[in-house]
Amino acid sequence: MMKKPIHLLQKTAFPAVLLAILLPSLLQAEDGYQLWLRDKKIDDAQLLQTYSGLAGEIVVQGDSPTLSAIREELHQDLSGLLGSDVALADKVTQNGAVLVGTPASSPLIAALNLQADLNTQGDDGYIVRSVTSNNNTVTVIASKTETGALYGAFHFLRLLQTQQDISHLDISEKPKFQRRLLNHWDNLNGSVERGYAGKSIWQWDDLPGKVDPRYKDYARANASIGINGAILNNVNAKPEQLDAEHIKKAAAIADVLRPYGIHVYLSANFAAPKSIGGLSTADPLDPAVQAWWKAKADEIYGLIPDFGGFLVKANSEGQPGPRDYHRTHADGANALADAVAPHGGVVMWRCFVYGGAGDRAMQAYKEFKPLDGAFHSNVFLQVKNGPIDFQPREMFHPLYGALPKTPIMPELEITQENTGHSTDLVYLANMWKEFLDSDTYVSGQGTTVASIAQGYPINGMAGVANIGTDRNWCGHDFAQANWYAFGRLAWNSSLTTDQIAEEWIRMTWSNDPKVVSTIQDMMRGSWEAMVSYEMPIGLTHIMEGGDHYAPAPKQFQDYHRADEHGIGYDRSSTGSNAVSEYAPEVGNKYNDLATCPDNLLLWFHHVPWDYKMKSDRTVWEELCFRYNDGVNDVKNMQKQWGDLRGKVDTERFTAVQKKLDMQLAHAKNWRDTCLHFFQDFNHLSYAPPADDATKH
Ligand code: GCV
Repeated sequence: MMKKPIHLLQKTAFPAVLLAILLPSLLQAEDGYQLWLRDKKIDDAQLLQTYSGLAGEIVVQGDSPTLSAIREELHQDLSGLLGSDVALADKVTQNGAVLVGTPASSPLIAALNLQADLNTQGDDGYIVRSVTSNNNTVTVIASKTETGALYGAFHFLRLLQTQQDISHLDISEKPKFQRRLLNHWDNLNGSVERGYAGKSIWQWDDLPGKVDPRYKDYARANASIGINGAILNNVNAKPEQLDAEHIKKAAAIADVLRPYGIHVYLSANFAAPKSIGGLSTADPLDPAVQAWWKAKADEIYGLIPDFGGFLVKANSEGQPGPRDYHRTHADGANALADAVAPHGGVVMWRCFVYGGAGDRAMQAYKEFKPLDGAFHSNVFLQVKNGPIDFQPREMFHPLYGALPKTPIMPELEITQENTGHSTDLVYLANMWKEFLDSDTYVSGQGTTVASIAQGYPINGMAGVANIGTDRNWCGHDFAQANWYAFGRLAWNSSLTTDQIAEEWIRMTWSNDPKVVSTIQDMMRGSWEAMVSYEMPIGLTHIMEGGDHYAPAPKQFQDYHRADEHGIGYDRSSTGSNAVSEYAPEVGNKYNDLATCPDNLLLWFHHVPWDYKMKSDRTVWEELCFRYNDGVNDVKNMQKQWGDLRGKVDTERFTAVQKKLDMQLAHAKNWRDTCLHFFQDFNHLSYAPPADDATKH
């Protein structure tokens, strides 16, 4: 990890006294590059002493790129945390050694007879255990695979970073999802679709000759949270991404990511056989097209032996697809799936389709439900959390539970396209958790989205990355928390969002209890705050059409359907009947006004302005209340953050403070634009508080 070059400070010709005043704060300056992998010396003297006794030697036997990565990571981070060089050894020589590896890589681990325990943890799982060996207390970090051992090493480091007791460890971990993937919407020209953190980190023009050192830090960060795959390019894919030149470039990235257990995948343009293959068609049932995909897969696997597979956006938002040839999505997906199958690859076929007649929220179900069972066994359907499009709050997608024979891979959006870009502090883990814990009732009570997605023979979860070339990777220092939380939830969807936040805060900011509790409180309420000031009580898709940041209720009348009588989209049995796409327990609950929860009321019902909510307020009063509440939440976050002045480093403190100011303006704009717009229909009174009304 890059540090501030201290020699620059030494050369500065400041008067000594000024230097003495400035030096501490300059040395403490942080720019967010290190993410949650900060290895700052632990400032609690007693803890430092205890840890030094328990992590005073690193023993990683054997030689391989992954074992070297483990050795390097532990050495760098432990030495940083403990403030002195931690010895590397090839056998245990002292009390408090940390022994890492697999039974195959390490004779010392093999001798501990852990095979039965390791087998239960699967390939990526691991154990971290305090044992006594030859009268020495040793922390053993072991797995069946070297990647699992790397994950275990990061877990151990997390314990120190978050200042946990490491004297009697007995930890067993294994992931809930097999594939934990980042979808990059990065383009070959360096731009990032819906990216708010600079340009793409992939320097296509420089590759394969020049490999940016940042790729390694990207790999480290991902491995530390268990992410094991990266789809390098945008689903709006350029065919050229699959030409020989770009495969070589992707292979150079794969070489850097491989030691960290990360597989490279590519988004494929369905028309590639035509546009770069010279064929007259891309019809998936045409033998020449099928042969082209097979040859392309062979070419890729020749250079990237652990290539993960293809992600495809077909017949969606102008992308080509099998329907151009009157073929089904299954015909299309299977052609590509057959090409990668001999190599162990998969195809992830997206279900993001809309534009037909009727309710947009119902279309994907109508197109894909009849195809259940028609896909080959190495095909995933990648389905967004909700049926509209990554909105602030959505009902869960009706395809969850509707495809028992076809693995669904949930797709979440980490980048904040509709949730405040890199301006707004919004901890998205709460939204994802609400989604994963949603009860579909398809096989009785408790059939949650997570249990469905994890129940297929092949399973995984994908998140659209929020990473770019900005020094702090994500644009907003708090957006890093969403990257972190995505990885942690993909690893273990049972973790609470508070637990994840606490880990992240301790590692990223500080272990000071006041800092931890304040930031945790800010994060806890931040998603609901954003829902309130953007699209409360089930409003959806009223953001400005281009960049999806500002409010545009006028442009999207069809989504909120406000008129002089009331507001909301009727998806009940008297409306579009979207409720019929859910299990009866769910459909009936949302269909009936008496049981429909307030937070999705306008998603499912068009109600009169004076309709009484469960909150006992009319819909109009509730909208006014929610919009103002959201604004007040941001003001409160500003105050809470202000209280941390001097408790976190100045550089990041100031950056976040500035963003919160912008967030407040953003929230007020949403409130005032939307309420005034709706007022034009209902002519009911609303006066924004005089102190903070935006001009209208
Ligand atoms: C990559 C939304 C976004 C698009 C995105 C699309 C998708 O419509 O606005 O930028 O395209 O979703 O998920 O394919």
